[in-house]
Amino acid sequence: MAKLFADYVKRAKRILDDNWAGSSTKPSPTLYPHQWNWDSGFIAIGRAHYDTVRSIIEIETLFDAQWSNGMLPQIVFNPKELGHYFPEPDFWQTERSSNTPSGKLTSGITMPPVHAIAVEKIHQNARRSRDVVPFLKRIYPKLLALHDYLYRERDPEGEGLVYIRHPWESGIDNSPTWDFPLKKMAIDKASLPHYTRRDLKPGIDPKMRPSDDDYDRYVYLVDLFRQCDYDEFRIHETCPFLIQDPLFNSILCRANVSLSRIAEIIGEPTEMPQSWARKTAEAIREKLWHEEHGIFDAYDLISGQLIEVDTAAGFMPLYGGAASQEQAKQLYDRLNSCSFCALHQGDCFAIPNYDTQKEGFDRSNYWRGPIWININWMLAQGLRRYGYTLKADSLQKDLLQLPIRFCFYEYFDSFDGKGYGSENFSWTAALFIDLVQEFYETEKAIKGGFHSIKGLFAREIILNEGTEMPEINPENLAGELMRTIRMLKDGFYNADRGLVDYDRLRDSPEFKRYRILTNGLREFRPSCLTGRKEKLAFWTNLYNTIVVDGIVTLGIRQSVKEVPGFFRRVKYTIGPYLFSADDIEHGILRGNVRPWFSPFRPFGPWDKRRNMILTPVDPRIHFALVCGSRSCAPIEYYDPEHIYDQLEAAATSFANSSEVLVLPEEGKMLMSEIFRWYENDFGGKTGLVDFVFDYLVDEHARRFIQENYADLHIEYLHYDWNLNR
Ligand code: 9WN
Repeated sequence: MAKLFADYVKRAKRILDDNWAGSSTKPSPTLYPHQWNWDSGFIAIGRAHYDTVRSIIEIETLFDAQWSNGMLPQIVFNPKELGHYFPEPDFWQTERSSNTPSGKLTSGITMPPVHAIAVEKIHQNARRSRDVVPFLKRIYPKLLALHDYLYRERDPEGEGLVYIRHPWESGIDNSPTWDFPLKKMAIDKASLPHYTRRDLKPGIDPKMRPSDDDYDRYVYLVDLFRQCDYDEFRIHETCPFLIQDPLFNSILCRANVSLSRIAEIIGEPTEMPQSWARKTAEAIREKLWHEEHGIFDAYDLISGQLIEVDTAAGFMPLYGGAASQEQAKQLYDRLNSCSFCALHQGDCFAIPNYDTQKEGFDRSNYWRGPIWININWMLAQGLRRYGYTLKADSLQKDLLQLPIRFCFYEYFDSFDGKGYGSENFSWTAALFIDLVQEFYETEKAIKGGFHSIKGLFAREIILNEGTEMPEINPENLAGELMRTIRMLKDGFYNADRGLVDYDRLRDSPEFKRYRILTNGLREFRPSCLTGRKEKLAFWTNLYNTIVVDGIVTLGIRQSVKEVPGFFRRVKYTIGPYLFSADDIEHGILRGNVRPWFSPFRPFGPWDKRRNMILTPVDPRIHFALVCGSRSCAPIEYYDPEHIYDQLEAAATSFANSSEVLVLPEEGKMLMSEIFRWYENDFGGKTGLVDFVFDYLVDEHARRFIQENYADLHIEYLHYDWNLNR
């Protein structure tokens, strides 16, 4: 079978080929005909997976145009393409500077320094990484010179934070963050040099681009740089736009780490990049943090204050590794809210560039709201770095959907995902390739059934054989056990992250209490449970906790797969019977049906445990049963009184998560393997589709299902058995 997304990877590669201009890649075939600084970094990252040679050429071409002071220009102009973009070399007049490289046409500003990161990726992904070492040796001094330029010329106070002096340097040109500093620049429009915009091409809605007023201010700044002959000192003295931006500085911080790794590979000293990384991280943490807003903001050096405008750039210290754990938590709360598209929200995609709840938010205007793949690509890595795995996984799957469903556009509508700006945009294609590659690697790592033959014959592990018994009447045991499980949930489970802090839990008094209570289960009669809701909650909570107990007791580190037959082997003695996790799931909660991996039903015809079977099966339990893995439902405590509402919420959340991808443009639906394994619990394939349909929020997806109901094509996503640690 062809690999999932293979056609789209082919299409993405074709886009990069078509945009290849001989020694670098155009960001887009129409709007941006030259070589752009950070675009080339992202493009090289994507190409590094299949074309090391071109990814190296891309980076080296860019650095051939590096200025003698170390500045890496925002644009390297292709002389054959002149006349289609504004501003071009005639406007920049960079020949006024003594630093410009001879024979190269460039702009006179820079962009976020992603290049060391790209170079490290090229080395990592090369078929034979040692072949790439000569390239590392050639490029390293140039990367070092770039970072040195930034710290030397753009951080005159030695704070560890570099400033940008033009919105184009941020890469997020008309971000609402720049509104205030741009507006307060006193400019006389009548004396601006004459210019004609070239970005308002047919098919591009002017409302989705920066305004004319923005452009006047962009031009004013370029004119000022010309008058200063691009002398950094003179610019610093006169420029009304000097800003320490969290996005730029976080990328620099992350790039310093790559730079230090490159230095290590080629035997150069690592102290300098490492100390830059430390210093910048600390400065971001201290100076750019907005405590009340729980996000990082840009700092305006002219007015001497934070610009209190919260955009996606404010989350970038997660990518840079600059945020403290406490800040990361607050960032996550802000990010995972309806302001920036919460997990399982269902009616949005990925992270928009601006808070959707703010007045100036605009779902289709360039950097004032839409989703950008590069920003989200970095944020997904940042979230993963800080342990927000569930959100990172879901974000990456959302990012795969966008180009598949809406083509390889420059940016995407914040809510319905529609593509805007230039089509066949290079970094969208390149980072899509990188995301698919990561998707394949995760799938490879998790592929293969969990229920191995070895597991079928391995010995059982009874977890409640301790000698210490709880001082509690057996009839009160269920209530006390549930209360303790709830305490475990409150203290050690993080529903936001979908994670369990197994290490802390292991040594906690709450867990010790829980273990003692489980010893009491040996004298417990499940027949004293009354009512379907109480039984459902008891068995669901007990299932979830026997899994956690098994993971802790057996010291599992990476995946429950480390213990063959885990779910069949971990058991509690309850009254006169033994119950494995499988018995609870397939025997009691699934109505004693034969699980897909076994030839037998859990309880045979004469098994007394049959009296405890819960029928009819409520398929929503599949979103409540936790299996200690990343693909399963986030762990919760189920309360008998509210369990139906909780199950409803769990099902809604799962159906609108990245475990269900509806791809109308590809004519298929991708779903978690859970749905394949338990198809019958949902009433077969039709029942399954009906079930998902009822919970889905996205109108586009619902319409697709309705229109293709009769012969809907479904594929299943591999189940991620990595521990939800
Ligand atoms: C100005 C090329 C560039 C990106 C920027 C994006 C846009 C240029 C423009 O296109 O900016 O640099 O003309 O609008 O904002 O991030 O690098 O793709």
